[in-house]
Amino acid sequence: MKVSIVGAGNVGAQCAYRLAQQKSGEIVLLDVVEGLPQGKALDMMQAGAVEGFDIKIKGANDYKETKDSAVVVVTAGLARKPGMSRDDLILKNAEIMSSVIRPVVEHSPHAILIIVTNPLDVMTYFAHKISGFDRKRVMGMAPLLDAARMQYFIARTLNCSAEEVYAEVLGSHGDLMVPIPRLSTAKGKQITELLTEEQISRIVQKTRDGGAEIVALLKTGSAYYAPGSAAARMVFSILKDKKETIGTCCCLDGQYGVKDVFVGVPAKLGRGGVEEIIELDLETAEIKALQDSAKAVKELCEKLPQVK
Ligand code: TXD
Repeated sequence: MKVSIVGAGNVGAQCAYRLAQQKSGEIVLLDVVEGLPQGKALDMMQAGAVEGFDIKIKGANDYKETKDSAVVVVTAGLARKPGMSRDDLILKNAEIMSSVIRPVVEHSPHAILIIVTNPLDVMTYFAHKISGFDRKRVMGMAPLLDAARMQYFIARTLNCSAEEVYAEVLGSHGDLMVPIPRLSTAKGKQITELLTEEQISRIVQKTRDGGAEIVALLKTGSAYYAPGSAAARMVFSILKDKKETIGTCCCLDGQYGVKDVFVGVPAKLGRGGVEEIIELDLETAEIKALQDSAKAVKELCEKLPQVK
């Protein structure tokens, strides 16, 4: 099965490399810049000779090469620069999204789309509108990344392995993200039993600022190892029909009192795309935070150009 990744920049390349390491099947890496995807594809296949994977990775500038993809990951777009919010990217990335989704749909009308481009929840909504696909076949990557960041901060505070930590993060990928400490655990125990309130609020703030901290350090561009790996994990659950429950930006249909807005919630990912949205037993304040987050996404979506 073919996976195409549009945008052969930092996140796209990391996603492709992770998929190749997992021997996922044929990969097409596409970009507007000539030579960039071809060069990265060659480099990765040569890495396969060292690491022992033998996957076909094709670099392309023409959407014909993406024909009949099972999954298309879209990372094309501008990344934040220091001092920029994700929302500052709306108009420029909407233009790019529009020029990407139309040929993607034309060549792969049955694909499942995973959007990565920021502002994530808004771009996923926009991609859904342009594609005309069923809501189950369009989703965004971010909640898994946000949860991984929280997992890391919890593990560092408790001095344990991040693999022993589970973190629940809902909502939009931005300032109104909704980390849920009550449903986050370390070694099977709620973190609310293991950490002080002050420690938890520091972890929550660091999670919210997780992307900005990296942007400030890198100075050019934003995070890509964890984002690329997170997108690859979603692709893998779909391709292998694993039905793994993964924090995903999906279009809600009344769950949590939210309708027709894309926002992060746990979802079961398989061959059908978003096969089920999991409804957690949230407390009133948690639901309110999720609804506020969805409301902010909806308001930002109003800034998008009309879809013709
Ligand atoms: O959690 C998340 N969802 C995110 C999102 C985590 C990290 C990065 N996030 C966003 O993904 C970021 O804010 C950007 O909007 C995208 C891509 O980030 P990346 O770090 O990969 O940016 P790069 O390295 O600049 O790569 C973007 C590539 C680059 O090679 C461009 O030439 C290409 O996109 N590009 C295009 N490809 C195809 N078609 C068009 N129109 C196009 N325009 C640019």
